[in-house]
Amino acid sequence: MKLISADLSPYSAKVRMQIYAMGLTDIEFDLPQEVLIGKLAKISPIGRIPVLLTDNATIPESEVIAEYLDDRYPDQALLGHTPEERAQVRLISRIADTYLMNNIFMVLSQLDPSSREDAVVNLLMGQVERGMGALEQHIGSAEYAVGDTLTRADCTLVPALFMCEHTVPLLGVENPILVTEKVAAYWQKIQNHELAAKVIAEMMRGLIARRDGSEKKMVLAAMAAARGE
Ligand SMILES: N[C@@H](CCC(=O)N[C@@H](CS)C(=O)NCC(=O)O)C(=O)O
Repeated sequence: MKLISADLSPYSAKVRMQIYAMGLTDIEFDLPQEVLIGKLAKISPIGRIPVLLTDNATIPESEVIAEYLDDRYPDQALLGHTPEERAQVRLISRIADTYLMNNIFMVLSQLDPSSREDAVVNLLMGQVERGMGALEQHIGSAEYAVGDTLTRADCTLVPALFMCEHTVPLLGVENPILVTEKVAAYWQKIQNHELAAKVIAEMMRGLIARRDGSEKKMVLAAMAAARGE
């Protein structure tokens, strides 16, 4: 199988962390030319990464991929044990995706101060803060987000909290983790977990490539190759 994925993409990082945690070794990571030149919709109509390519299916959407991997490898599934624990894992993952990540992604369109619309930033950051408040109520107080083992809740939260810490302040807005207690304590602890540290390092590599222009160079080279230059 192949996972179309990019270093900085939090939704991709979420699936990579799950793959590492499940110990799956038969999934190759790839960033094909179609992604770099904005033609991913040729492979997957939604046109967003991650996408999992199996022998006979093209599966987009990180949460759908996550469920597929748990279904395909039930012995290594990372969904918790009791129905309540599983509901809790799904809930935390949903809060991270829907209320944190989706709004952070949209608000990052406002990074340029010369064209920034404060009303848009306020609206979307209001939603992020609301999501963070809900997470604060639902997250566990121990080592992991739910229960006493690593679950898919951690795989979704680690990239989402990385984005809160490293991208939101670029808008001149305070990192929303700072006003929390349980989430802040969790974030501090989970970064020491070997697999969390691994995906954080991959995301950081992606962030550096974006900042130092090497990502742009890769995109320009892919565009030139696509034109046959
Ligand atoms: N709901 C999707 C979101 C995926 C997503 O937005 N991916 C970003 C990169 S992290 C992307 O491909 N953006 C390209 C675009 O919006 O055209 C998921 O969970 O996989």
